[in-house]
Amino acid sequence: MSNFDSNMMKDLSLFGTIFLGLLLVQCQPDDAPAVVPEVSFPINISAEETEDNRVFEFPVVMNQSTTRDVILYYETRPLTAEADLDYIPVSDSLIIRCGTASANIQVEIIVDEFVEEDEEFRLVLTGSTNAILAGGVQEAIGTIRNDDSVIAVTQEGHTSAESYPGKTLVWSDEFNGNAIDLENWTYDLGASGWGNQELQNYTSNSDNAYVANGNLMIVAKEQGISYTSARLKSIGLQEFQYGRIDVRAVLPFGQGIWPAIWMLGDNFPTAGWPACGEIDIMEVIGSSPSTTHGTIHFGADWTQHNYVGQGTSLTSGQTFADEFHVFSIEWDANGITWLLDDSPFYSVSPNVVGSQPYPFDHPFFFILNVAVGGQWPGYPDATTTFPQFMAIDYVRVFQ
Ligand SMILES: [Ca+2]
Ligand SMILES: [Ca+2]
Repeated sequence: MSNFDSNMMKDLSLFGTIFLGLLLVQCQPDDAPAVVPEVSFPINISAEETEDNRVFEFPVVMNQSTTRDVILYYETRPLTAEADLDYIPVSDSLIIRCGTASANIQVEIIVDEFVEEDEEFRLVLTGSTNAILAGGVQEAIGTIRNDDSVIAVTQEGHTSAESYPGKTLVWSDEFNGNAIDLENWTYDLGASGWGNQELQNYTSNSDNAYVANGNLMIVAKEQGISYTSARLKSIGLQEFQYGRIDVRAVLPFGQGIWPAIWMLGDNFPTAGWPACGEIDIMEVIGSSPSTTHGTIHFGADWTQHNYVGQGTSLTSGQTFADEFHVFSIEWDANGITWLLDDSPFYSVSPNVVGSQPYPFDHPFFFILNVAVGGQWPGYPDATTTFPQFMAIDYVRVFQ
């Protein structure tokens, strides 16, 4: 052995002694008095739902290094975020080796392309070995911040017949193209503060109304302290007198949200409202998202406005936001019958108007809109979520 090698061995030996000494100080046998650290879990994590943030790391901090291995028991619990939909649920334990004072607990979130509310889950430390949870059960909140703009629409729900005995499909918009068909639809613009005291500003922007995945999408958005939405109408483009009309739609929901599928008489620009007549095929007040209303408005002039109508409700806690339903009228010279998913729930005959003129005997055009606020629905509050959307699969007219 050379002199050089001998010196190196002495150094290694000295190093080994010091290293072993450190281990003995830091990690004691089970029967030695233990240093019991306090564990806290002080940091909430808030991050956008992106691939870069796919793993939320929650730091665990101890007030001193442990002299034994510490075991922490933890689990996720849902708040507004849902297990297996928004994050991967965990219920596990973490071993923190003696001599360390911090660690991370990881929760994987689920990244998709669809718009969601910002959603929260809890990560709870439920127990510990060789450590104390400072102040009892410790928890941190994970907030998954939305970064998407694509609205997901279910395809589930009721579908109406493609034909009826003795009737012919005279017109439909199936919304199966790439854009709103301007041979069928034009836009109402503005409207904030119109007669119903609505809040929304109707636009022709492609983020308030667009065609995607076979549906017309009308999207009400919160933009600062105001709201935008869209109102499409077929005036001068597609107007019909009588027929079976089917509209398949998923509706928005929430306090102050007011979707409608309705019609006005084609003489609206000259005769005015309500003399032109109004047929509400569907109106839903978002705070009662299980009830649709069928209504007609009439009267020789505004001072003689009158209306009759009736609602019908889904059962078992279902809402019109859950899946598609078909809103229909059967309209002929004998009157109008409203149907929900092919079941009639209300009818009127011409004598319903009493001494007022009966206006439902000439062509009408369609209006499709999502209003925000108004005298009937009231106004959005803290429970109202945005964006809210109405998806329309088709509008069909059979005669
Ligand atoms: Ca998303
Ligand atoms: Ca369609």
